[in-house]
Amino acid sequence: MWTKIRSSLLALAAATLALAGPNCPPLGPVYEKPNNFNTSSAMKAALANLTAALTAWDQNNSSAVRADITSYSIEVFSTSKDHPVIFSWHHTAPSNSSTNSTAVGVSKTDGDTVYRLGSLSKIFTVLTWLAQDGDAKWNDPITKYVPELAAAADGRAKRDPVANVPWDEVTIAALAGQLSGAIRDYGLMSEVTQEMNLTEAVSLGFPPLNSSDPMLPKCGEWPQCNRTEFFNGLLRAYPSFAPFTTPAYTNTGFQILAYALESIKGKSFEAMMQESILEPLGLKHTYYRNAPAEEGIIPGGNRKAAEWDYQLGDEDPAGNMYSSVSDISALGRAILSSALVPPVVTRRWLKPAVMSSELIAGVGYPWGIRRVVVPYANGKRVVDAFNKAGNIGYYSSLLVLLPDYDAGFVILAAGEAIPGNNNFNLADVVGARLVPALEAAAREQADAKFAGQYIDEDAGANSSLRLTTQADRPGLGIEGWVSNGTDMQTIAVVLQGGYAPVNPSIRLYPTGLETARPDGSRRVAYKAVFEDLNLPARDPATSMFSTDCGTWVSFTGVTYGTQPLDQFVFEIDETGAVVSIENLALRSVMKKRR
Ligand SMILES: *[C@@H]1O[C@H](CO)[C@@H](O)[C@H](O)[C@H]1NC(C)=O
Ligand SMILES: *[C@@H]1O[C@H](CO)[C@@H](O)[C@H](O)[C@H]1NC(C)=O
Ligand SMILES: *[C@@H]1O[C@H](CO)[C@@H](O)[C@H](O)[C@H]1NC(C)=O
Ligand SMILES: *[C@@H]1O[C@H](CO)[C@@H](O)[C@H](O)[C@H]1NC(C)=O
Ligand SMILES: *[C@@H]1O[C@H](CO)[C@@H](O)[C@H](O)[C@H]1NC(C)=O
Ligand SMILES: *[C@@H]1O[C@H](CO)[C@@H](O)[C@H](O)[C@H]1NC(C)=O
Ligand SMILES: *[C@@H]1O[C@H](CO)[C@@H](O)[C@H](O)[C@H]1NC(C)=O
Ligand SMILES: *[C@@H]1O[C@H](CO)[C@@H](O)[C@H](O)[C@H]1NC(C)=O
Ligand SMILES: *[C@@H]1O[C@H](CO)[C@@H](O)[C@H](O)[C@H]1NC(C)=O
Ligand SMILES: *[C@@H]1O[C@H](CO)[C@@H](O)[C@H](O)[C@H]1NC(C)=O
Ligand SMILES: CC(=O)N[C@H]1CO[C@H](CO)[C@@H](O)[C@@H]1O
Repeated sequence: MWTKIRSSLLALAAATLALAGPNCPPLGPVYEKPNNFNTSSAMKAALANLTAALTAWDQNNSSAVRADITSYSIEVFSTSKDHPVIFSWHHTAPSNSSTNSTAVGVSKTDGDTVYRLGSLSKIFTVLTWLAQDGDAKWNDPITKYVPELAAAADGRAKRDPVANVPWDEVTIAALAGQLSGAIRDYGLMSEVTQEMNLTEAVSLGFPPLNSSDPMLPKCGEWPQCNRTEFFNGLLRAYPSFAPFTTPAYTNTGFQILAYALESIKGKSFEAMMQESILEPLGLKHTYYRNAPAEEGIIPGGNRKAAEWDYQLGDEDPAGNMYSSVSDISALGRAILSSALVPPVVTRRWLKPAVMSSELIAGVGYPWGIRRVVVPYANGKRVVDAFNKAGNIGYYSSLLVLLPDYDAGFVILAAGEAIPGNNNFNLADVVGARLVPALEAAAREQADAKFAGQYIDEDAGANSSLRLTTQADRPGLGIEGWVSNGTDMQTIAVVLQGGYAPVNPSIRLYPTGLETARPDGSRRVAYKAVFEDLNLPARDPATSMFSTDCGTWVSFTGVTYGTQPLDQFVFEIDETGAVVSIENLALRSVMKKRR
């Protein structure tokens, strides 16, 4: 091996510095979580830009925006104790505010204004499950907890898979992750006969159905189905797909999850949500059903047209709730900080259940996941956003969690114009400015805290390194790393790759591993990636299987006496200042120069 390294080093000396390709960081944050929102120049510029963009938006009456009839509230939040709210914005549509004296609802939106959530309610539903029962049962078949579905697991799905859902193959996780393959709704929304009578339907080309046909829902949107009617109907419905085939949005799944949790815990679902989320987080403007209209924004004061009062009945857990941006922002902080469930449960929850057919999108439990490509890193730095949107009546909603920064934002909108798009259109406006600014703020903070010279001060030691940050590279860069007089900067990359690198690069990334001591000081571990940036970025057209981003395979690729060469541990004092960095394999502690 030594011969190999020597010849590699000789080869290196002969090589010229060539291309500097992109770095390939691990999944997740590349800096510590930022909390410098009021001092970061990048964040200040982004928020000024956002203010200008929203000011223009609020004057835009074009058909794609309709600010004249669409009210909305936005809050950008973080788990930082000093900055729980980074930004907020409220717009009240002039022609639909309740200046109408006989109307109900608020006349001006603010952080406590109540909107309907629609399907964003599903996050409360899954969090209620996790807080009450954890995720240990998530691979259990749902038939274990719902007798109506157990009764249907009688072999009919094996005899005729086209016509019957194999409910014994549908797990809790399949329902929470939109992978059950069962139909989206029963009797609701998609059901033509709930929207129009049979004569009207026939005039549109549907065949006549006998009005006593058992396939004809007698309940759904109105009157609502009770539990017996719901299962009678659901068990007649054909599946869309076999379980675990493709994500396929299923509202019925959340109604079923609520029944299952009720049977496990012996309590009503509403009481459990109250006990597990609304009370501990003090959410005073969040309602499971029947929110008081005087707290709401109700376009034109028209409760019926807005569907302010419409209740989903037993399908409430799929989309009935009401809340304010300050409450959803508190919910977002509680999720990111694992206030209600253990951190490992949060880490499992904020992972994809399945990819989707779109390259940058996946589905979680039941998050919609967007992979935001941060522009600077040549496509190798991806920020995963965990989102849940909703729509009901005139209302649309969106919660976006950005775990890489322990931050996120919430948008709640009300207006009869294109409510289906306002949440996402506004998210594009917020996200384009916020995500790059969060990345830049995190880098500014990391630079101020970690960048500098580190030296082993022991007598006779000749060990040191320098940490830097760079606007076009992720993580903390190591430069000039010398260990006991040896150029470790090169040796490490040679040992890692087994060949002479042309353009060696070492960068450090947070691991999430941290030991807090009672006196407030901490040990915080970072992982190094040893790379040769000489490799040109691969051409996707000719690289179906080969990759230039296989970092995850190579972690801890070099150890010495069991300790990894790529693991570094910072000592942080009780004031938050960096004291030293230690390389575990080299057993060497280098103090930060003040
Ligand atoms: C209004 O919004 C539309 C759609 O986003 C956009 O194309 C247009 O430029 C905006 N108008 C103004 C005056 O900002
Ligand atoms: C948009 O509509 C509102 C309400 O009708 C009006 O006050 C405002 O002037 C309009 N904005 C523009 C730019 O036309
Ligand atoms: C930023 O916020 C922190 C924490 O609230 C505060 O101590 C500091 O004074 C603020 N700095 C500025 C420039 O506003
Ligand atoms: C005022 O509000 C009432 C009650 O919601 C509604 O019936 C009426 O249509 C509204 N009037 C106008 C002009 O919007
Ligand atoms: C069906 O709807 C049409 C159009 O709304 C109406 O004219 C007709 O009376 C309805 N028929 C029944 C049986 O309700
Ligand atoms: C509808 O079905 C019932 C029961 O099968 C039958 O008695 C009735 O004649 C049918 N009506 C029509 C109009 O086909
Ligand atoms: C559900 O509704 C049906 C009528 O469609 C009724 O016969 C039944 O008793 C109801 N079940 C419950 C549990 O309320
Ligand atoms: C505001 O942000 C947008 C989106 O990032 C960008 O395109 C635009 O150039 C920025 N405007 C200013 C004045 O910085
Ligand atoms: C430094 O290297 C020398 C050999 O060159 C060795 O004797 C010594 O023990 C090393 N010191 C440390 C602290 O690794
Ligand atoms: C420490 O090691 C470096 C790299 O080998 C060397 O250039 C430098 O002269 C050494 N310093 C001392 C004080 O030995
Ligand atoms: C529900 C409601 O009152 N909608 C009104 C909002 O304002 C627009 C523009 O004035 C009206 O066309 C809508 O009817």
